[in-house]
Amino acid sequence: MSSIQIPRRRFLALGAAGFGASLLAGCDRLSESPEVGEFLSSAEGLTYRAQRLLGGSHSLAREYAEADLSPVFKVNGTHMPEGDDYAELVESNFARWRLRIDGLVANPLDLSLQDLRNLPQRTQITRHDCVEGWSAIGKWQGVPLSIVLKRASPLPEARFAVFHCADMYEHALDGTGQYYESIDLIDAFHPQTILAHRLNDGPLSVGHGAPLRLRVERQLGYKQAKYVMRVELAASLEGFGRGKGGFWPDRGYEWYAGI
Ligand SMILES: Nc1nc2c(c(=O)[nH]1)N[C@H]1C(S)=C(S)[C@@H](COP(=O)(O)O)O[C@H]1N2
Ligand SMILES: [Mo]
Repeated sequence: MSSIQIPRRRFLALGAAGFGASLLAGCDRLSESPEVGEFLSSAEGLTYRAQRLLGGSHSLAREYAEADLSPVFKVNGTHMPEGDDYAELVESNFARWRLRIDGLVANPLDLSLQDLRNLPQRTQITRHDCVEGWSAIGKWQGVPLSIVLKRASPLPEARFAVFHCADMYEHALDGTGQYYESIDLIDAFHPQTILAHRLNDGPLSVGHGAPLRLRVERQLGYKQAKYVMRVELAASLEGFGRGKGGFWPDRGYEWYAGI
């Protein structure tokens, strides 16, 4: 980490001099909110700004060929959520599972797996990078999140999509052990952001997040929420977990985990 700290600070000084803020202001309405403005001027906001400035808000993560697929895609973090509720869902092959889309939307939705399969699909072969130092290339298929969100009609105040997961990752004393993640609406509407129900031409296994997990391809592994049960649109990340926008961000990792 220490090797990149000095150039980062220099870049931050450049950003403060004006070029970063003004360019970004032109490309998304998010930067107008005070909360996001504060974030953008922080050190972490630097990778977020840099990615959008240098790459453009809709630049694509690299996609690979079938020949590049990793022979094994490791299972990491939760291997199976605890509790009877999830076990029953597995037993019934997720027949009673529904994805809830709610929060700041005009039209909340409850979607079955079949509903999701009936929507337009996207397939992408991408590389997953975990902060623990391993990577794997996998082929994901699912519904672009943009398609689902458009059907739910986000309200103008919506700024973030929060993903609520089925796994209680840690029995934290303050009750914040539930796995969750969040992304801004730029990433939520990015063409490679999908709700994936297939990996490598088979249904998503329990280990990889069955029945549905997020793929947000320009960010690190821990953003790729598995066991997604509910997507809630929100104006702020306050009030979720410990307020930093994700299970790992609440524990010191960056919220915007750009690759
Ligand atoms: N719900 C949930 N999502 C999660 C995790 C988890 O433990 N629970 N682990 C994260 C981490 S750190 C990584 S690297 C990937 C691992 O996904 P995989 O098991 O499909 O390799 O999922 C991410 N999403
Ligand atoms: Mo990870």
